[in-house]
Amino acid sequence: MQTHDLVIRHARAVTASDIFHCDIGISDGRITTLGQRLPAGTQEIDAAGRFVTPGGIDSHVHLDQPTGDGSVMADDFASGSRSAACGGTTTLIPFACQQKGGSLRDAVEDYHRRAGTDKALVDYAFHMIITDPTPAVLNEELPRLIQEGYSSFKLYMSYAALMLNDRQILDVLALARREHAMVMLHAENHDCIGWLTEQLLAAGLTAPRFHAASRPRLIEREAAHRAISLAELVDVPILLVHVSAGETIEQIRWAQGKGLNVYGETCPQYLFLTRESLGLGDDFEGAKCICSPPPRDKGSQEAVWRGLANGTFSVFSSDHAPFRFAGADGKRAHGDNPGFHQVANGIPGVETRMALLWSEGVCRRRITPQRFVELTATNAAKLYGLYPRKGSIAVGADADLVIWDQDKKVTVTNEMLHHNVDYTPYEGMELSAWPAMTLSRGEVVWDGSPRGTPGRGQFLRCDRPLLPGADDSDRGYTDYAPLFDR
Ligand code: DUC
Ligand code: ZN
Ligand code: ZN
Repeated sequence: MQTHDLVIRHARAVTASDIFHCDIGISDGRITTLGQRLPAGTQEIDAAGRFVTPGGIDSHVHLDQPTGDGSVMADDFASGSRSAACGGTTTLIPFACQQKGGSLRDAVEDYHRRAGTDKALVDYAFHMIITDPTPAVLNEELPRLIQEGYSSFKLYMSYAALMLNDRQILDVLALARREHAMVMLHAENHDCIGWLTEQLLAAGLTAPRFHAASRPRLIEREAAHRAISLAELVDVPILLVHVSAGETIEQIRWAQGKGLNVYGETCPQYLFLTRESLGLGDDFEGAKCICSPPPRDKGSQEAVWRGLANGTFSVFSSDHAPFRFAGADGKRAHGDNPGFHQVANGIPGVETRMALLWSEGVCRRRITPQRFVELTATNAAKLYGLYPRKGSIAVGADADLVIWDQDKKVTVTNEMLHHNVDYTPYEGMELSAWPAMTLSRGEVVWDGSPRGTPGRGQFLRCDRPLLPGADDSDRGYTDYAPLFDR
C-alpha cells in the first residue's frame, strides 16, 4: 500500500448514515483509504476517538455582495472564508446578484473578480440571484451559466430591488424545470410588509423591535404557500430558504406529504434568537439582530427544532449577512438612529453555525450526529450538485473534515471570532463543543488558529442537483407540466 500524505488515526467518523471507528488515509487532498491500522503516513494526526465529521457546507452566505443602499458587507472572500474555516466550514456558497436592468453573466464575472485569486481559504461555489428574468436571461444567459456550473439560483418575493412577481417566478421555474436547476425562494409577502411598515411608521413606531411587527409569521406562511403552489404548477423542485416558524414548516410538510419536491432550509437565528433579541425599548442595540425573516418566539424555536429532528428540513445554513454595528456603512448606513425599515438586513453567523448545532443539537440529544452531518453538509452537497466530491467521508471525496473537541466549554465572544463584523448575536452563549481542527482538501486550515494561505480555496463548478424527481423518468405530478419543457 502506498504511503498516505496524511493519516488521521482513531477517528469516530460520522456520515449522514453511519458512525464508525477508522483511520482516514488522505493523499493529494482526497480520502483514499478508510480502514483500521493504516501504515504510517507522511503526516499523522491522532483524533483519539473524537468525532470526525465532513467539513461544513454553508450553502447560504453573503460575502462582498453589493447592496445598492449605501451599506457595505463587512466580510469579503478573505475574512468570510477565514471565519468559515475557523468554525468548521470548508465550502461556501455565496450569491452573485444580478442588478435589475443588468446582465446575469456580468454579475457572475463581477463576483469572480470579487472572489479574486488570493482571498479564499476554503472552496466555494456560486448561487445566482435573478432579479430581472428578461428573455435574454431566460433563453441565453441562464441555460449557458447552468451548463457552466452555476446550477442554483435564489428568487426574492420581497424587496423592491430584488423581487419578482408571480408571473416572473413561473418563467424562472419553467426554465429550472427544463434545465434541471435548483431554485431557492425567499418567501415573504412584499405588499403586506409595505403596508404594515407604513402603518407602523405613521404611528411613530420606528425602533428595531418593530421590524418583527412589520413581518409577522403569516406573511412568510402565505408567501411559502404561494411559492409551493407555483412550483407545483410547473412541477419543479424548490427550496424555501431561512424558514423561521412553525406555520411555514407546516406548509413544507403539507407539500412533502403530497409528494412534491419541496425542501426547507433554516438557520441558527431561528433556534437561538427571539423577537426580544430586537430589543424591548427604543434603543438601537436590537438592530444587531435585524434579519429577515425576523427571529420569532419560543414556540417557533421549538417548531424549528422539531423540523430539524424529524426530517422536514434538509439544510441548516447560516445566512451570514455581515454588517457592522459601528460606523456609517453597516447597520447605520442611513444615519445614527435609523428606522427599522432602513436598517441593513442580516446578521453574521458563518463561524458559529456548526458549533451551535453540534453543541445544542447533538450534545443535548435533540438530533443525532448523522442528522447533523446531513443538515450541515451532505444534503447541501446533493441539492447543489457538489456530491460526492463534497459532503461526506468516503473514498474519493475531498478530505474536508472537522475533528471535534466535545469536552470543550466555550463562551462565545466576538473577540474569539475571525469575521470582520464588530459583534456576534450569540455573545455570552455557553457551548460545549467547538471544532478542534478543520481540514480542507487534507490541509489544516484551523487548529486553534487559522492556517493556510488565502487563495488556496478553489472555485467549484456545480453539477445538476441530485434529487428524486429531478430526472425525466419519474416526473409528472401534473399532466400538463411537459408543456413547459418547450
Ligand atoms: N435574505 C437573506 O437571504 N439574507 C439576508 C436578508 C434577507 O432578506
Ligand atoms: Zn432571503
Ligand atoms: Zn441570505
